[in-house]
Amino acid sequence: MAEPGTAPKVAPKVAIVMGSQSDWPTMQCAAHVLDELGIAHDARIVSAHRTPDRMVEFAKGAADEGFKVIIAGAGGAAHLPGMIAAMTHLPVLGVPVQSKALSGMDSLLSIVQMPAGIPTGTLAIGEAGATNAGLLAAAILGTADDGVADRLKAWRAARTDAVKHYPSDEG
Ligand code: RP5
Repeated sequence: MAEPGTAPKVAPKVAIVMGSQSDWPTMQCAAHVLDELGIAHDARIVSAHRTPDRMVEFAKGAADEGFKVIIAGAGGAAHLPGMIAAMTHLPVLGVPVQSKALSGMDSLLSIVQMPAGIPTGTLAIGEAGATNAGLLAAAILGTADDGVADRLKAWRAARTDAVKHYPSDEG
């Protein structure tokens, strides 16, 4: 089993898209965990509201570009993940970015309540959601790639091993 972060990068299979540059501090958590797992990714700004034509072009072309999973993050009236899911058969993992006005509840509710027929995976609000989107993308890829599966198992085992049995004053 390979150590996390030591395996060579595989072909780019995960797209990370976000509605704004301001989403990047959150969405880079997905990029970081994919880096740790040796999974190449491509990050782009694609806004449902400000660049709708770019969003359509990306969503319709994502499969032909070779992507297998799309991670889409947006905040506020966060239509991006659902709109992309409407235009591709690829799995779309939505990350609700924490908004200033409503702390991300608006983002969460905008992404999660899709009508039947257009599934959009919905993760937690903020950085935890972005990290978990990366891990979930790896799990999806790992069903068809033993190397990815092995690196994901090792990554998770390392986190399990890091949990102490007893608390200490030092933290
Ligand atoms: C959404 O509007 C973006 O996903 C972002 O979370 C939010 C605010 O964008 P900015 O005004 O910071 O560019 O479309």
